Parts: sequence; C-alpha cells; structure tokens
Amino acid sequence: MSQYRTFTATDAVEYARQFSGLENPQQLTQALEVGDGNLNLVFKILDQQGKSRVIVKQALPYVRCVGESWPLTLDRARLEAETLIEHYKYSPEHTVHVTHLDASLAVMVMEDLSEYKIWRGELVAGKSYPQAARQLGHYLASVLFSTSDFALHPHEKKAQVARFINTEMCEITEDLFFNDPYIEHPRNDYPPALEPLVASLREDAELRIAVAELKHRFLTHAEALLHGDIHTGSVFVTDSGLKAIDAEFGYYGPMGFDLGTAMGNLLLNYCGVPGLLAPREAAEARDQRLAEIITLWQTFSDEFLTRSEQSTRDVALAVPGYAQKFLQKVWCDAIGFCGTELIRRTVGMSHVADISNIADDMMRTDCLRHAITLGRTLILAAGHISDAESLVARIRQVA
Ligand code: SR1
Ligand code: MG
Repeated sequence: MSQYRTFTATDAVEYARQFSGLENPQQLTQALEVGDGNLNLVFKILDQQGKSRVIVKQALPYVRCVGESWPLTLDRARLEAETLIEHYKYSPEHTVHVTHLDASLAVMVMEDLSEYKIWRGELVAGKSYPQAARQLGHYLASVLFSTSDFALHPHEKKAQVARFINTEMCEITEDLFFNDPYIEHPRNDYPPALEPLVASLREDAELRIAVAELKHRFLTHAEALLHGDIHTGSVFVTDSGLKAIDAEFGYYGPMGFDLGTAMGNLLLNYCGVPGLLAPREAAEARDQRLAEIITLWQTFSDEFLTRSEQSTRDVALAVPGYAQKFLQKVWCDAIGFCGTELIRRTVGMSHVADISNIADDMMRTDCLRHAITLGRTLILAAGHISDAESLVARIRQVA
C-alpha cells in the first residue's frame, strides 16, 4: 500500500513511466500541471517531442480553489475512477478511459485527450458543436439506464449503491445547490445590486418548498449511477466526438440531476452570451443553446425508451407504459434541478466563465439577474412544463 504524498511534476512523470501502459514509457520526460478545476492536480505527461501522451490526475486532501482550510476526502479519486470505469463499460465512446487507479495515492492514469477542447471554453468563445448535445444525451441514456434497476439484477444494483456511497462530495452538492443560495451564507458571492433579488429568494416560501423537495430527491432517490457534476466544464468535445470527464461527484441519485445540471449549464451560457458576443452572434448562440436542450432531452428519452423496450430486466418495470411514466418524472426533476444549477452558479460560491468573463460590470449583473430569475421560474414551473418545446417557450418568456 503506497503512502499518500502530493505529486510534483517529477513524481508524475515517474508514475506515468510505471503505469501508463505505453509500449515505450521511457519516452515520457516532462509533466505540465494543467488543472484548472476547483479540486485536483492534473498533469499532462509529455514525450521527448513535447507531445502529451497520457494524463495523471491526483486528488488533493483539500478543496484546491479554497485551500487547506477546506479538507476533503481523498477517497474521491477512487469514486471518480470507479464511476468513469463503470460508465466506460456502457458508453466507451463518450467516457474518458481510465487505465489505472491507486486509491491510496488518490491517483489515476487516463487517456490523453489533447485533441479535445473543454465544451464550456468553446461556448464562451462563441463556437458551437452541433453533435455535442446528441452525444451527451446518448451518453446519459446509456450510463443511467445501464446502472439502474431497469438493467441490473436487484442484488447487483444494491451492491453498486453501497459501493458508490459518496458522503463528502454529496454534502458539497447538498450545501452548494440546495442550502447556501437560499440562506445568508459567507460562501455566497453576488454583486450588492442583486441583494433585493437574492433576498426575495430567501423569502419565497413556495420556492423554498420546491427546493426542499428537490434536495430530498437528491438525498434519497438512488435511481442510477450519476456522473454527479456534468456541467459543460466536465465535457470534452471535438467536431465529431464528446467525452465526459471529472466524475468525483458520482453516486446513486436521481437521473434528472445529471440532465438538469447539463441543461442548466447550457442555459448559463444562454444568459451570458449577450455580454460575451456581438448581438447577432449572441442571438444565434441563444437559439443554438435552446436547440441543444431539445436535442439533449429528445436523444436521452428516445434512447432510454428503446433500451427499456429491448432490455428491461425487471418484469414489473417492463410493463408497457411504465418507462414513459418514469421519464415524465425524470423530465420534471431535470427542470427543477436545472433551476437550482442556475441559482447556485450565480448566487453561490461556484461561478462559471459564461458569466464571470463578461467584462462590463452592469452587463454581467444583468446576465446574473437573468439567470437567477430563470432559475426561480424553472424550479416553480417544473411540474407544469410537459415537453422540451414548452420548456423553450417558457425560457424565452423570461427576459
Ligand atoms: C467546492 S467544489 C465547487 C464546485 O466545483 C465542482 O466542479 C462542483 O461543481 C462543485 O459544486
Ligand atoms: Mg469537476
């Protein structure tokens, strides 16, 4: 059993030489630390020609973006690697390939994805990837169906629920999504001009009950092995491909959480583009984000239904009409969770470049206001929006 130590670049190269699985590991000579997320160290391991060949990722014993004052379990590296390995079984085309894990060092080795770009960065730059929403819908349908009671033997499903208990990472989500934005909390972060709007969230009894209901579902509904943090910064894209990464929040939860997180991040971009792009490009980008939300849901639900018709294992769940009924609930959850993602990324501590990168203070505040108002509308309307077209119509009504 290895003793945990935080890797230097030299350690990462040495480790990659041992565990990359490459035919000629001695070609690996240099490491670049490229982690720009909130939590971990990420090293690109380069060969003698300076080409990145493999990735070494290590969890730190604290939240990287905050520092040692916020300690965090190292077991998240195991949970991340095992979630990705599980998802890779069911969607190898859309999941990063983890090839090695050492849980005691909190280190994993995975395929290099240098030809891919982070979807959020591309969206912020005004670039669209027409295939991405369909591929994300396909990924989510494949992994969520295949890890659920529709597909697994009940003994295996229960063993998986236990294996993927992710107490500390879930607690972060429980606090940041469902608590902080609706109370006065030092982690919250928004401009003073928005105080009246944020205060009105705290005082909105109907909203607070709807958020409580969503949190309760997040706490209790072990429907499938979720990615747990599938925002556009956890998705790599090329013109033809898409891969999910960064699954340290993976656990058994409600399917609508993953769909809602993805939809919420498309809507954060929708809210931010007027501050990032020229008016004509912004209008085009907005139409694209709404079309992507429709495609994401259509692909997910079509693929989920096809799979349920062909391979539902449980005789009761296989009864005609049940999968459709279940998907209605997933849809309703997804809209609600989407609303909570919009609010926690604007009122809470963890903001996104789609809005933070807006240089003009007034414009940025207007975009934040729009996202908060949209989030509240969606949380409250979630049970009354029957399909993706109606959702888009409702989004367009919120100015
Ligand atoms: C303290 S971690 C803050 C956020 O970063 C991660 O990417 C998750 O989205 C988490 O909520
Ligand atoms: Mg992440």
